[in-house]
Amino acid sequence: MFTHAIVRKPSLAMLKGITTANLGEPDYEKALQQHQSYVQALQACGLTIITMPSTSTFPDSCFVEDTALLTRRCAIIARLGAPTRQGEEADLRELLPTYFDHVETIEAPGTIEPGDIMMVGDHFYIGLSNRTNAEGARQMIALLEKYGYSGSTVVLTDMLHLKTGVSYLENNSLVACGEFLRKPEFSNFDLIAIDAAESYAANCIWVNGAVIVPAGFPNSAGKIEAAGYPVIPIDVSEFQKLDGGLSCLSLRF
Ligand code: CIR
Repeated sequence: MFTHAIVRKPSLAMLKGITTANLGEPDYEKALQQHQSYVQALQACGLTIITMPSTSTFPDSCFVEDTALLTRRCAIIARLGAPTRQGEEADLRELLPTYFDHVETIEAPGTIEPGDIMMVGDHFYIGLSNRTNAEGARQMIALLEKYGYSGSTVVLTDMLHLKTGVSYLENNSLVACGEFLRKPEFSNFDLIAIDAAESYAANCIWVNGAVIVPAGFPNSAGKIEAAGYPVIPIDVSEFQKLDGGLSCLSLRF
C-alpha cells in the first residue's frame, strides 16, 4: 500500500518540454486542470500529496517520477539521461530526508530515469534505454542489493521508458504492449495485452487496489476492469503531448 505521493506542478516552461509525440503544443491551462484532477484521483486512493513548487528552469520537471526511486527502505536519487533534465533532482535532495532515513545517489557516468524502473515486490526491473545506461543500472542494482532488494535489466528498443509500455498491477498482473508482450523476462506474468492503437494506456498506475488509467482508451480500461480492478480514468492529454504518462507525474511511496 502507498501512503504518499510527491508531485510537481507544471510551469509554463512545459511548452518547451522534450517531445516526439507530434500531437501539438500542450495547452498550459488545461494541463494545470488535468494535473489537479490527477492529484485528486491519488487523494481518492488514500494518498497524502506532497506538492513541489513548479520551476521554469526545467520544462519537463512535472514528470517527477524520473528524479528518484522511492522504496520502503531507501530513496535513490537519479541522474537523468536527458541533458536538459539533469539538475531536476536537486530539489529532491532537500525534500527526501524528511521522509527517508536512507537517501542514496546515482553518480556519473551513470544515468538512469526511474520511468525505466518497475517495482514487482522486492524485485526491480530496469530498462536499458536512451536515458538509462548500463552503468546507471549497475549502480542502481548495487544500491538495491545493499537494502535487501534485487534488480535485473531489460533491453528496450522502441519505447522512451520501460514503463511507457509496461505496468505492474500487483497480483502477478502485468499490463503490456508492443515489444514487452514477447519479452521472456515477463513471460511468467498474467499479461493484460494492450492493443497497439491504445498503446498509451499501457502506462497506468496501481494505487492501493485501484488502477488509474488515461481517459480515452476504453478497450484497455475494459480489459483492466475485467481483470478485477476498479478503474479510474483521468485525462492527461496535455502530458501525452510531451511523451509523459500517468506514472511519470508522481512518485508514490
Ligand atoms: C521526457 O522526454 O523526458 C519528458 N518529455 C517525458 C518524460 C516521461 N517520463 C516517464 O515516462 N517516466
